[in-house]
Amino acid sequence: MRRRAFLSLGSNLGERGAFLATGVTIVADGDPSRTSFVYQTEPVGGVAQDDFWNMVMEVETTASPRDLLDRARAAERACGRTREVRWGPRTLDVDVLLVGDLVSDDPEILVPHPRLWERAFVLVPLRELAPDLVSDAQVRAAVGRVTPLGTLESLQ
Ligand code: PH2
Ligand code: MG
Ligand code: MG
Repeated sequence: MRRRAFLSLGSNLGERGAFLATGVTIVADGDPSRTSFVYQTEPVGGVAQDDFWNMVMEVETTASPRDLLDRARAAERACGRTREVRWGPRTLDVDVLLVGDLVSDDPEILVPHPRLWERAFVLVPLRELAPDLVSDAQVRAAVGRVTPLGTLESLQ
């Protein structure tokens, strides 16, 4: 069965637009997909670091949460991601947010993402793609400055 899956992508190191574009291609893996605008966002939590570029993509897919985690990790590897500091600077971070209405309590891949509703850098682009899933009140309650930059294509 095909489900609507949503993933968040972020980069704050190096060629941010190119890393996001690589991530979108690898995560879609040939499935139909849509992307939000790219937003410049202030870092939330973690160490002092440069602003992120963040976006959300939707994939129409039969993939399981675990399959999507594998795609996310493949995308991060393709961008040379190293895991040094938790929540530190990274070439590409891909997080699985929602997979239809599935709930996964696998500690490696919790779905829905446990911090989904706290963060403006996730909620603003998610609402763009899925206004049915995110209310105005939820966006107002979320933390972090978020400024639209344009489409991914316009930033290459
Ligand atoms: N990712 C984090 C922690 N903080 N802040 C912004 N603005 N964007 C992110 O993608 C981000 C973050 C952990 O993955
Ligand atoms: Mg993350
Ligand atoms: Mg992550």
